[in-house]
Amino acid sequence: MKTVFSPLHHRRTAKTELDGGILVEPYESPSRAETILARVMERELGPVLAPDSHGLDPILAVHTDDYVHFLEHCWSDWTAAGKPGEAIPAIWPGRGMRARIPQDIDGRIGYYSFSAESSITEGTWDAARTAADVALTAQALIRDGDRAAFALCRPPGHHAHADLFGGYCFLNNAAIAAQAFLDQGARRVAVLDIDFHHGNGTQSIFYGRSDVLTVSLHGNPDLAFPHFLGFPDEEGEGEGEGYNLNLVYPPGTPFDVWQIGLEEACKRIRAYGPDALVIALGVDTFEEDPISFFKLKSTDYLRVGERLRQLGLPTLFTMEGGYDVDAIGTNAVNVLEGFEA
Ligand code: SP5
Ligand code: ZN
Repeated sequence: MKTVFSPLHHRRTAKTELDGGILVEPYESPSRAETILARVMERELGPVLAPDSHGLDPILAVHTDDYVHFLEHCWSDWTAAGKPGEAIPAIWPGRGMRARIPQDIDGRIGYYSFSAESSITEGTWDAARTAADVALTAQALIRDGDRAAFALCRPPGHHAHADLFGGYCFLNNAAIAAQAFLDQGARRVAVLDIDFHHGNGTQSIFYGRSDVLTVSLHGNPDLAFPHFLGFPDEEGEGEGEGYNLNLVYPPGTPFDVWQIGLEEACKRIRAYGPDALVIALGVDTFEEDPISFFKLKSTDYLRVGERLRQLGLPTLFTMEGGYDVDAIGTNAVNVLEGFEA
């Protein structure tokens, strides 16, 4: 399978992540993408292609104009206001307050975020826009007949809503690609999110729609980020009623338990009968992941890929989380090799 990758992901290099009351070096580091790329080449998974530029239209098919404008200008507005550090929100429209868009950058960055760990930096917009191009270029390979493709996106995307960043995500690469399939003639698309964390952005974007089935397997949000979405009673609304599925697991979950959820997810996807499948591929389900609590082992990822292949669908993988950098290449590429086997 072909991989789409851009070294412009390095434009996303933050110095800070708010974690435990201090600013730490971000878990979501540039070395993540480089380690995965090295493993793709070592295993000779297939050709590595640079992304084509797709412009803003496919991004604006998923995200609001005002949010995209905010992301593009956040860093210059932040520095113009004389702030000494990276751009971090510190106030939000909480319950009982008004969700209007303030003029001041401190207000706007809170309006457009749901968490505070994803500091915005000078190159963040360039990297996020390039990651969307990576996803769209891989999507185009499938549209043009490839059975599968790997979008080595960085920064990741599945936490980003139509107008919210957070969880290291700014543009929802998986949702942008899913929408592109529809806009190019697909009738139905399924997005299966196997990152440790709930794909809150993807769920939210398609929650009222039946043309995209969203399924996510993740750590129980009662105990894990993003805490405020991702529970099993969220099944979609209106037209989308019945087209969202959340499968949640507790701390310590091993592969043989997680796999039961994967099986249920695959059965639901098969019943839906989509024209294309997008896999939001996070490997923070790994037993050594520093911020997560599942116990999958490296060899388990081969089984994951094998099961996904059995769906028999054109399949786009978009890279999401995974923070044990030493293992991220092996684990991510194991899913892809399992799929190809
Ligand atoms: C794409 C993705 O995987 N995003 C995950 C974002 C999680 N961000 C906040 C996690 C906070 C967990 N803190 C655990 C600290 C362990 N020292
Ligand atoms: Zn994650």
